[in-house]
Amino acid sequence: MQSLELFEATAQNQRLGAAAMVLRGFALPHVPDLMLAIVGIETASPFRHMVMPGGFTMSVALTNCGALGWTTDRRGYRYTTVDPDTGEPWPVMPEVFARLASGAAEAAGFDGFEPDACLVNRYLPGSRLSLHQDKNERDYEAPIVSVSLGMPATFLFGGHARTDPIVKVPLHHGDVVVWGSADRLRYHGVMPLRDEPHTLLGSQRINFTFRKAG
Ligand code: MD3
Ligand code: FE
Repeated sequence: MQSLELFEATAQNQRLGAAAMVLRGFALPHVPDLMLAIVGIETASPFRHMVMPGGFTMSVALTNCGALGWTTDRRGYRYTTVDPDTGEPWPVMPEVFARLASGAAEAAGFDGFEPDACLVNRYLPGSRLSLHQDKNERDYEAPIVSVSLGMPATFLFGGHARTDPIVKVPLHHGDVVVWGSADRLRYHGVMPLRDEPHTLLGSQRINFTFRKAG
């Protein structure tokens, strides 16, 4: 794992808030391992389009790994230990995921991050994620770590009220975002994905978000 010093010295890294950092290319050394791990996860728990409580079907397809997985249906959002589509526990969080998540958290100033949930989102051209807060986790002290692979996306970084001004942040293959404490409950989203095929992943973007949910 790259050292804290190296990342502080890297000009492309970007501070988004008091406790939110973009670590440019932090995941690049792990891309082959991450892609193999995703194949294992989606073989056990395939990507699916979930339905929101309002009846809207998400344009982003998702799956999970780790002890807890985030799901939604007509009845609401929640974390579960079992994949509702397979009736089996979510796939175990691969070692490469857990190490990357805690290493990135440490590089951004959060020591001892041990995620118990990893939500894996798959975007195709046109997929988007509307402005929301991540509020289903028990512990808001722990940060969230996100890893982007494949096609670039424009990330929307808002404030604590839905109508606060929004900063647009381009995220590329290998970028990692870490946010916690004062920035943990900010509104955020992803603009509709443009079709700019990636050399390794083609016309898709994969994003993992690591959380301490339980
Ligand atoms: C939140 N995923 O799964 S993660 C989600 O790219 C989610 O798939 C997005 O939001 C995705 O719930 C974005 C990156 C991110 C970065 C900074 C944030 C989320 C943030 C700052 C504050 C709150
Ligand atoms: Fe989110």
